[in-house]
Amino acid sequence: MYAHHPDAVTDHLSDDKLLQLYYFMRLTREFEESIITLYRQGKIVGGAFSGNGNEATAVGSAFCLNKEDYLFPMHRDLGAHLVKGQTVRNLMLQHLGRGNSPARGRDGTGHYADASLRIYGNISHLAAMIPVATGVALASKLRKEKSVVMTYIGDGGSNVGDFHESLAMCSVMKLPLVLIVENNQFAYSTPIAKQFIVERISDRALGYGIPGFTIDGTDIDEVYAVCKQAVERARRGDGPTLIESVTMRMHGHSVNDGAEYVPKKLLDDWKKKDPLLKIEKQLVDRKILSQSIKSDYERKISAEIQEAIQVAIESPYPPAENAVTGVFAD
Ligand SMILES: Cc1ncc(C[n+]2csc(CCOP(=O)(O)OP(=O)(O)O)c2C)c(N)n1
Ligand SMILES: [Mg+2]
Repeated sequence: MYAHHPDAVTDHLSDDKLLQLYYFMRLTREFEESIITLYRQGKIVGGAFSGNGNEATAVGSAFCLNKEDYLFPMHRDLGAHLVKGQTVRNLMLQHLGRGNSPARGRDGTGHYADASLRIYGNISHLAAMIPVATGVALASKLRKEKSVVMTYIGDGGSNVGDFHESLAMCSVMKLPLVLIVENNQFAYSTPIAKQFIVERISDRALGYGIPGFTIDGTDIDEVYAVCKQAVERARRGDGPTLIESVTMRMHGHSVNDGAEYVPKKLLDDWKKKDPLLKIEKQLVDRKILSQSIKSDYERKISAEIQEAIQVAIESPYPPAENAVTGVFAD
């Protein structure tokens, strides 16, 4: 619990919701583990990323959205795609760059958009997505849609101008944006001590006159409660909220990065705060998670992922001539 936390977490998750969140968090972890394996087997070209340590933030935040809301996830937010309704199969096709994937084989990882689900995947250029999300929030307001836009950025990306320009505009125009900064201690090899000297990234909210909160990003209850308040505020027309979620990037920047620069003690300390272990403990303490439910989930998740890998491996890459089609909107 951090200093800028809103009044106590009152919105406790029901047993049913907690189980659903657990399912999505476990699915996220297993999916990303399978991506790492596929990458090492040479079955994925380009990059492969993992949000290990960030599952509670990605899943708990997106869980606050409705179907009509918009999601602009970053590279640690695979769980948010799943919660917003993206299928394991589509995400696998996408990671394996197949012609029948959402990006039709033009790109991998989360670099795709699915307008039917209102998911607009990440742009590589850090923070470039926030002005796009801001534009969608403006459109939502002008059309009186009442849709909320949720987007994310890393600690590193929060130093890019786009972040500040967007908050300046969203705050004065009271746009329905929820911006979550995933402070996972590093931007590639740069530790946060070399990135900013404010005590908390959420302190920056003061400069825009909007609420700013710092939350424990490994605690599903806290993530859900604070994001839900922010979503409700945005939907009421009261404007944006800045949420700093404190987590740890448990793996390297990408699969290619051994992260030798991360002190072992830091990783060991954060291992004890593994969001998956935390939610499991909570479920066991509340007598919701039995060994048989857990085994059932594991079986179901493993089968779903294996089936998706099979389908993706058997799906063809796009024909080369397609590279020049679908580049511009009609
Ligand atoms: C504008 C811009 N500068 C640099 C890069 C190269 N780059 C890609 S990811 C990354 C680090 C991102 O760190 P952070 O924002 O903390 O997110 P994390 O990967 O830790 O989740 C950098 C420097 C980029 N993609 N865009
Ligand atoms: Mg970071």
